[in-house]
Amino acid sequence: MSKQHFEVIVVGAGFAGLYLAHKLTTQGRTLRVLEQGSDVGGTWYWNRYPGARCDAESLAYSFSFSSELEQTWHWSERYAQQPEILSYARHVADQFQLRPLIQFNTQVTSAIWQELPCHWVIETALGERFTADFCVMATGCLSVPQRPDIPGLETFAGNFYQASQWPHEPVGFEAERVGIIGTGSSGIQAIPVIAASAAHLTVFQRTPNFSVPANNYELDPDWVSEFKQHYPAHRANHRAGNGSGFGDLDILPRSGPVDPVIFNELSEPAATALLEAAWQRGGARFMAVINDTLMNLEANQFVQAFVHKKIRSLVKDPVTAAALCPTTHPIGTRRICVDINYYETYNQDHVRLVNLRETPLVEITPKGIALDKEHIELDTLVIATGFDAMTGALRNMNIQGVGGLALEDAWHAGPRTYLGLMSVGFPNLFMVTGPGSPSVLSNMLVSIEQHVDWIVNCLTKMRADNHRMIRAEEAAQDQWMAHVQMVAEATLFPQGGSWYLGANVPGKPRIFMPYAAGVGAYREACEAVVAKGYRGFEFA
Ligand code: N01
Repeated sequence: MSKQHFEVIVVGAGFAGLYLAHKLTTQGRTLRVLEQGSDVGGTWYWNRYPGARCDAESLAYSFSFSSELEQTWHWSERYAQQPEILSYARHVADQFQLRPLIQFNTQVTSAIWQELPCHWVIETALGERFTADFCVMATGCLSVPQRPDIPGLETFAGNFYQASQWPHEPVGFEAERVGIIGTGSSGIQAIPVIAASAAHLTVFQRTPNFSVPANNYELDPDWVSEFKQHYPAHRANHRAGNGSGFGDLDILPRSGPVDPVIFNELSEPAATALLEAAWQRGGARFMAVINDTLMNLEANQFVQAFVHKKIRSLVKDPVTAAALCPTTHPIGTRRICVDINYYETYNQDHVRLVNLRETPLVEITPKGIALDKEHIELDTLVIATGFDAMTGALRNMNIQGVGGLALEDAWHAGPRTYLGLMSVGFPNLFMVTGPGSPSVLSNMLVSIEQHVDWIVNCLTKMRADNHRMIRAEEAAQDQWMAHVQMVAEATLFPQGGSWYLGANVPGKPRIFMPYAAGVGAYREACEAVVAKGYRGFEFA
């Protein structure tokens, strides 16, 4: 068993791992990035299902750390498709000469803390062993696919694909009878694209989700160069405020700031007009035009009714339209979906929606799917059934901290962190966009950059002060977790029954995992901790 020592081991070569590698190298650290896939990109390496694209605008969902990078990279569409985002990740890796720092095809199987000599021992599936002063988990929040516990799933004899583990080779659906299970963001993106080539598509829906139109288009080069002239101001706007890291400016030609409006201050026609304008502009910002949609049930119900009406106007068959109208959760408490022709797809004769709430799925058979009163034959089955989000990758990795404490055990009642950056009992181990930080409720690039900057600055301080160990204090963690829960409870999020709460994974503790107060407030909290001498962290 070979053994190599680095100052920092980074796990994961998605956007977080790439920025860490760049930043740590510029600080003269020795490091190795261990990546399970055969290339960089993380989420965008694995999720290559038909129709995969980002539901955040390209000009915002991109790195800000290099002015040259943001000025020279060309985004072609308002919402970039997966291949373009993957090319961007590859470009970053090449441009900043990060590839020599990354070891691909390497799955980490354990990370074990040794008090003396104060380092992490990291082992891989290939039997390699590394030691590192610090370990940074850049393992992503949606990186462990959740396979549903449906009887007979393994017996299906046709073509079988999981959205988040899509083959690298081209997949065609011509002349095939395709079935898809899952109508979250992934399913809603894949369904119109699969329908475009399949002979027949059956969508098996258990819970409908709210979706808003993307209004995607090719970016106008003149407008982009104008936008890029003000990039620093846009980025500053994204980082500030109590929103999700997209600022208060619509990233659209000729549009100005979006003023926050409270529902009770609006007349009904004014609220409808605001929603209509946002629907036409497209995108997830639809959720932000009435400022308290996620705080005030009355406001939320008004927005729900608006979307229900839209669905009924877009879908011709009233029974299908009714089945597509979500009624079990407030809008936005499950991640809002952003689609291209999703609802319109159901108007095609070869597309059928099966409402599993009315006709339950009994089992998957070698030839298709058995409902209680019908067997639907399929050539191809696609599942887009989500992820063991936020904690899956960390809990599966056999991380052991002080005295052999397993992270799995420390988090048996739900994840516990201080600022989403560290967890008590796991010294010198940082998380990027961990539970307890804005993470999946935010523009991930904004949150990744903030966390990486914070971590690297912390390591710089430790070097200057001749400290070898940092750990989170229990009281600080307790206080932070209480605050995270208090903020969540002030919103409608707990009513969502979503993966934010772990509700999609049987047996997973139900606790609202991300921090819902917005990226600006969170950044201020992190900066205040630093300003007060890293309050809540202990150095040795
Ligand atoms: O997963 P999901 P996803 N029988 O968990 C259904 C991000 N993302 O991969 O709600 C039948 O949202 C399940 O039904 P139900 C984004 O943050 C971003 O789509 O459990 N159905 C649900 O419909 C997103 O929120 C982008 O009743 C079953 C679906 O599977 C997150 O990833 C693109 C079932 C899972 O939906 C996850 O999205 C894609 C069963 N046994 C993803 N088990 C963009 O940026 C599960 N389901 C655009």
